[in-house]
Amino acid sequence: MNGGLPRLRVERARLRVVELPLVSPFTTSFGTQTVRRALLVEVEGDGVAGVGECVAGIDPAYSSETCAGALSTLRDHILPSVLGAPPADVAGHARSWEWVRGHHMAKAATEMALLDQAGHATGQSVSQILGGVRSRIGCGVSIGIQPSLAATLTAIEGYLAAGYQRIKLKCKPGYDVELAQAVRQRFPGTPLMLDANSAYSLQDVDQLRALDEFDLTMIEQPLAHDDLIDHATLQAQIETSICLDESVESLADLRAAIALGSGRILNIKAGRVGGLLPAAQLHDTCGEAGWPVWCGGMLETGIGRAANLALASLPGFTLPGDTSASDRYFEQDLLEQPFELAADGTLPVPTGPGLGIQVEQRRLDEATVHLEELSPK
Ligand code: NPQ
Ligand code: MG
Repeated sequence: MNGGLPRLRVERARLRVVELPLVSPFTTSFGTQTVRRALLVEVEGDGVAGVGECVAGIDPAYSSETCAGALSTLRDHILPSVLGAPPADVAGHARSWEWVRGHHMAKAATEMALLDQAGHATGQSVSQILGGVRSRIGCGVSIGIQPSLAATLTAIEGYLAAGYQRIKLKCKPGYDVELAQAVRQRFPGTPLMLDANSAYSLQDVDQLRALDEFDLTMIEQPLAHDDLIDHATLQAQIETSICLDESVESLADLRAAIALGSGRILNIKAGRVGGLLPAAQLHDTCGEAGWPVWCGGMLETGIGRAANLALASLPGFTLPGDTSASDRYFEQDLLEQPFELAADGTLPVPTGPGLGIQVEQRRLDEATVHLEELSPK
């Protein structure tokens, strides 16, 4: 880790909701998104500013958190714990909101803003602060459920041509074996995985076992978000490695999953687990257990995308993640320099202070649909 972060004050905060249209609708087993509504947390203190992105969705479908719920939790509970508090380092500020149960995405957004602020104060990048070792990140792409198999094959072709290193396909009961078969036939050697977002139950074990013949690198979150025991039962009955996403919201969840054998791989998202510092802890625990990890994605704007790249620079992130380029989701990102995929399918880890990005103010103003200022009570 770092040689200690500075103690800073948070004298003002701003909560901002932005809306960015998606380049194409994104359909999962839980619904279709056509726009990304994101909640931004902006902090300022001791003359240094920071920004963080909350990845909660509009509806409580992927997780129980929502954008509107996070807004109220941040305004009424989390930010009042740090606004006007004595100077503290990021971990110290995070301890002041430990009393808030759950609301990991709201906490993670605040922590991201504080890490950006701390980095700006010292000149360190968030990657350096976290102990990153990589300067470029191998990227995969997550492809939503398409209107037809032909459309899926066309989409895959385009992303492979752009350089993406692995393909993840959203699936659901009835849109799985045929899908994997068709894609495998057309792209025999491509690293391929499926993500079910909890759409199956143990009743579907035959369908899930049928996927074993397609050489999938993993199947992500086949079963319920809170059922580690059923995931362990399933893992014992299929050859394909299970990767957990929704099931792991904390170190305690991860320890249980490892002890039970509920999977073999972890998708780490800082929002889901309450911040980048907790995410780094989960990464360490996975390393001790021999679980490879990769960095998930939540359709982040460039702000959250920069944080994902910093996280993915840690040594255990050995698999390509959902850290796609800005243009995978948005025609216009919020940044002066959108993240562009190199021909080898990598994105650079930002090296500038903090998140290492520059938000384009005009674009930010254009995208803003709600803004509120907070100061100490
Ligand atoms: C996953 N992400 O790994 C998620 C699912 C997801 C890139 O596949 C709004 C809020 C939109 C949450 C879209 C990817 C979302 C969302 C997808 C979560 O399971
Ligand atoms: Mg997932």
